Amino acid sequence: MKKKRFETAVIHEGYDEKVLLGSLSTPIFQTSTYTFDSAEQGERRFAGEEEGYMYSRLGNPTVTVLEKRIAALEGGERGLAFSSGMAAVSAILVALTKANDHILASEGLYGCTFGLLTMMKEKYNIDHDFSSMATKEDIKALIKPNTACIYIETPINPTMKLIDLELVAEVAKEYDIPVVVDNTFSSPYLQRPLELGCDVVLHSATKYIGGHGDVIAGLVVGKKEFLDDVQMTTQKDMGGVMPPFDAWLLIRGLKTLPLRMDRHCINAEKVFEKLKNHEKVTNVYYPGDSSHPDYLIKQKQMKHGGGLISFEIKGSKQDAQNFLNKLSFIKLAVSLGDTETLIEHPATMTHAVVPEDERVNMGISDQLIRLSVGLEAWGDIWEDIEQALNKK
Ligand code: LCS
Repeated sequence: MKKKRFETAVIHEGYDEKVLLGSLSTPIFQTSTYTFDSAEQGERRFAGEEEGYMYSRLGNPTVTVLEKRIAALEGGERGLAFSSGMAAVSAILVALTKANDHILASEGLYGCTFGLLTMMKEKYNIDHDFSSMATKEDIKALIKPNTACIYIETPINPTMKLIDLELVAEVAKEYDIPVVVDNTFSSPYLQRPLELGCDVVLHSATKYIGGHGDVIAGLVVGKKEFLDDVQMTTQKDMGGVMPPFDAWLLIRGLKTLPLRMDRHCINAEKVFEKLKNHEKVTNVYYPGDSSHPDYLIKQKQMKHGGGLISFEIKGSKQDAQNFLNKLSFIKLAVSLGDTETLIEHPATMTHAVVPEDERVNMGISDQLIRLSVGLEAWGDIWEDIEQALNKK
């Protein structure tokens, strides 16, 4: 059958109900283990000579459907599911590095990814550098003989800076270094790094892929040979596998991804237009803004600007916290990409583990607020923000 369009693939890819009693909804295989027909079959499966399930830490049929679906959506050879976004990030970084290696990372990362790099440096002498990756020269200047991978977030959490993925992939090819992209903020609907020459794409599926704030999960897509190896070594031995019920929630969530993303983006564009003109707001960072410094990169690699906006409140940290305390229905919570509009204070929440000087280098001030625009009526979202900004 010919390749399905994105909106069809999110609903159908990777599942054939005919082999499962016609069940329209993917069954949840709530089992820890699988029986073998014979001792010899068990031997063949463990030796990798015969396809088939053995134990749910090594693979589960419900999880397999999700892995096939995300692979199709990202345009990669295979997918691999994890128990959280951080389980995915840590398994991939452990798989690609050994003691004394070096990682080149984007200037700005989710706080726990930053924490993981710090731990790898302290425990295994795996050093890292951060780069804006604005030009080829910027990237080349920090590549070392022991650079084992380039690790990128774009848009960067929470500063909304962008990195030109095609540019990074071109440089990386010259040096034969794999490029890993955390695509959490965009989802494959808005941006597909593998199509731009990157090697591995990963997600905190907790966010837009799940979309409903009810699951913690991670997904990775890349070359079959690489991810087969990660599944049967790093993931098997570290154990951060996805439970089948979580896979079922994500299969359901993915079906509406294009619809949800379109609405998140439209709402964010409307709220951005209002925010940028409010006197209590200084800077507003949104990739869909035509005066955003990285707007040309957005035009090149993202379908729309996304559902996240960051902005700075005029005044001090206390002014930022006062604003958050005055919101009415907008939820003061970390995470993002849910139906509900969520708002948080990166300096004291998602990025609290980043030391202050590094935080300031990344562009995270005490006045910075991160807004994940939800699916409510945008007029209600704006009115709640406006009343909280205006309240004395
Ligand atoms: N990558 C990015 C870009 C993230 O934003 C997060 C979580 C992760 C990886 C880790 O995924 P998890 O293990 O939580 O599924 N980001 C969060 C945030 O911004 N607020 O709360 C969690």
